[in-house]
Amino acid sequence: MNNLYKLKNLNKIINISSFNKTNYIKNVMIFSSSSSLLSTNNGRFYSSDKTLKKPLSIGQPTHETHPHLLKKNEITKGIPMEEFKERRDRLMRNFPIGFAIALFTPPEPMMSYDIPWEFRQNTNFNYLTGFNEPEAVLLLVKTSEIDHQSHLFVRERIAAKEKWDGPRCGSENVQKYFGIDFGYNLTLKDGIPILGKLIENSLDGKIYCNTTPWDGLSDKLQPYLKNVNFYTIETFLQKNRLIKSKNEILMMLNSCEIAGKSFSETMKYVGGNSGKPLNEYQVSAYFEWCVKDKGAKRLSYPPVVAGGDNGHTLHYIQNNQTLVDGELLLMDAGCEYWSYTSDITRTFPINGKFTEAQRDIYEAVLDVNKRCIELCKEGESIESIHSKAIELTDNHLKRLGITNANNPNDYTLYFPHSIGHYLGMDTHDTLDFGYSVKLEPGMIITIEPGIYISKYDQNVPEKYRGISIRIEDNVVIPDSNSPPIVLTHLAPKEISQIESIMSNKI
Ligand SMILES: [Mn+2]
Repeated sequence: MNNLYKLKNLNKIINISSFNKTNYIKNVMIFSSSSSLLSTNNGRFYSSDKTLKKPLSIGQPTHETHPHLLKKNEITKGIPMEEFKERRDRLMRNFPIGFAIALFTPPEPMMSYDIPWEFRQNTNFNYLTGFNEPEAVLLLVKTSEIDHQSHLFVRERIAAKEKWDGPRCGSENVQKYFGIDFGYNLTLKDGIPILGKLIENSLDGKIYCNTTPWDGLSDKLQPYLKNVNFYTIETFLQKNRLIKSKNEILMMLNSCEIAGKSFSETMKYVGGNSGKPLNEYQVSAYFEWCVKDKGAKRLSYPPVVAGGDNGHTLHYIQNNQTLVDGELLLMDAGCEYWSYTSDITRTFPINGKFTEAQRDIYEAVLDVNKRCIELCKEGESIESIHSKAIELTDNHLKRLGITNANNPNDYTLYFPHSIGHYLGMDTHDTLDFGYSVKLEPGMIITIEPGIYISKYDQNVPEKYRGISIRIEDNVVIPDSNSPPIVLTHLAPKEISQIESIMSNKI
């Protein structure tokens, strides 16, 4: 049978005609019809309660459609509508009357032909609106000393499109669900001329934005853009995002606890598999399942799942090697939970038991990790903590005989990255802010010391070659006189704890 014949006769080969679709649907319903509202008539569902009204779906969870996820008045989990308004107010407070900000979120990118990538909202757009659709514009105009107006331009509701891709919010629902003053459809008939006029009339012809309008929109706006110049608003927004509100810190805790618990479960999984050759991608897949099972939307970044010497590549994401008994596994992974990210690294022995040499390096990195966490307080900076990390790491390297008079390399070869970075809605959050900024309560940073020794480094005692260890936690800068808050407390990091978990004792 050639392939063409196979294709043409596919229905005969798998015998589609004898597959009884009606019975199949009926059988499914027998098990799922415990809800008294639904029954089936040859596969058609109808409500036995004639008054039941379909709740309005706007294409993202609302309290009406997802009461198990969102409280009344929450736009996204943990963040009420008032807080989104407050974010816009705080941003606009800085500026003179007439000042205008436009945030653009372009049409969703395609993976191939008409298949989209999973959509992730532009972070700043998300921060100011909680609105989760592509192809939209938020325009804020300062209207008085104390006030501003908000305008949201969104995709029009089109039944034929929504039938395929699901519901859209539409201009008519913007005010109710997002607390925005004015909603428009982003069409030539409705919103585009209004958007054009608002941009054209902005103070001094300057419009401050996250990015310029995408091509299709830019063409339509051309008549209004002749005397307009675009500037970036990024740094102002990042300044507000740098310090997290109480609600945001709670969301960050959720994200870190989901990822932390998933680390513990992944250690147990690897421990339970000792003896069988697991691959890095299986560990990656297991962790991803763990976080999604707990409600995370996606991973924060492509995870690093690096067995043995692969850990020496700081951002190793190929994750396709077989794990080797006796080596370490360095895993750097986190999740995004309702737009808040975690970023954790743990290093653990593939067979569940650290060797003496692995312990030596691990204890050194753990010591730096703990002592740097203690420094996460007001008045310090990522830079000042980094200096301390260098000093501590350098001492450990000398103590262990890794660097000495015979080894011309200094600590930079073995600890080549920063002690940490800001963390929040983005993994590398608020990047415009340097590491010399003084830490303030409500900032969240990572603390991630490491020591990485290549398998091929002839300058280092043989027992330490091929050992790469990083231990990364996420820490909130506390109010003065309180200890730093370690959000990642559920990810095991003590040797005894890791060994117990991996041997299935706890
Ligand atoms: Mn990190």
